[in-house]
Amino acid sequence: MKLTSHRSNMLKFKLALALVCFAQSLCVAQDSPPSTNAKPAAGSKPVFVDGLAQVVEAFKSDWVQHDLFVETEFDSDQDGKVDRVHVSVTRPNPTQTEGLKVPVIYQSSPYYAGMGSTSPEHMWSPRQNLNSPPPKHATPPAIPQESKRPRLNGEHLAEWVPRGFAVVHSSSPGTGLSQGCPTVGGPNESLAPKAVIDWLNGRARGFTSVDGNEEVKADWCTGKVGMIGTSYNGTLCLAAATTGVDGLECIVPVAPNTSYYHYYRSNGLVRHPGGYMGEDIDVLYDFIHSGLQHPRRWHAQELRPNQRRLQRILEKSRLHPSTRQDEGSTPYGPCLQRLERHART
Ligand SMILES: [Ca+2]
Repeated sequence: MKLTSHRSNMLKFKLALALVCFAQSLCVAQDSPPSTNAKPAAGSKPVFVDGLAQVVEAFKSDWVQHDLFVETEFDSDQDGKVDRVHVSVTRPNPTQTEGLKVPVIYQSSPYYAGMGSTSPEHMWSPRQNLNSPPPKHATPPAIPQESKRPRLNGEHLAEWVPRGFAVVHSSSPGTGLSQGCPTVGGPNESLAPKAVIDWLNGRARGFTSVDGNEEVKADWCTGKVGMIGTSYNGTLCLAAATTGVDGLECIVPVAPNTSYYHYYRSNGLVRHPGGYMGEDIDVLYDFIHSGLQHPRRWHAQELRPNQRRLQRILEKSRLHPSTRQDEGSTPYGPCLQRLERHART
């Protein structure tokens, strides 16, 4: 997205302001004592100056890093079992050795395991006459699975873990090693990050494997979570916040998409987002469909052509009571309300 200089500066200012609010809203974690018997040794506690988290020597190295699979509340691939999403955790070592509890910087994305083609031949050509069938476009090649771990955001790790935060990544349903079928903008894109935040607060189950029964607890977490992301990853911040899930204290959605209709259409006419001439939502589906190889054909042949039916099924997912909105209330959760208050002050 191209921005004018003024808009770019304003965006940087708002982002800087949001980041300060973001860190400050999680800082209350310093007052949360560990529930385990072990107590943090002197020197391995978070340090805050003027409300900002400082780099602590004990947090600069020897990080604990592990992957797990969090059980969601939906079955978007329709195999009769609730989907599990792939999660990666990086946290300061004292969370393992001294019972220290820390808040979480969380980012969810469909991009952690590779992306599809952006070549013009895989887009819809806009060069056609009115009332004529659209020219066909080539089927893009399948996305090769790159890694057994989500592609981690090194900047977030370097910035936040030394300051006493855990950094958590999760792959969107149907991408990477996460189970499920991708639904661009569908209910499972809201419910998947909600499940991860529920796990961080002890309300959902995590497992060491995608199909095993060995559980993993987030007993190192204060339960306070901030989400951050740009573009699609920022959209997922908004998606999670609309569930009103307890524990999501703040979000920093940078240049998010707030309406897929307006992203692709303008008063009924096609528009081309971000300079990708001929992109439409089905192109985006192919672009993010990096999930497990085996079920991809099932997704493409059975689920993708019946997205409306799948949407109805997902909307009946077992929603946690915290996700239900009271009639007449704002469609956004308390997290967004706090963000609005920050923006006004
Ligand atoms: Ca399933």
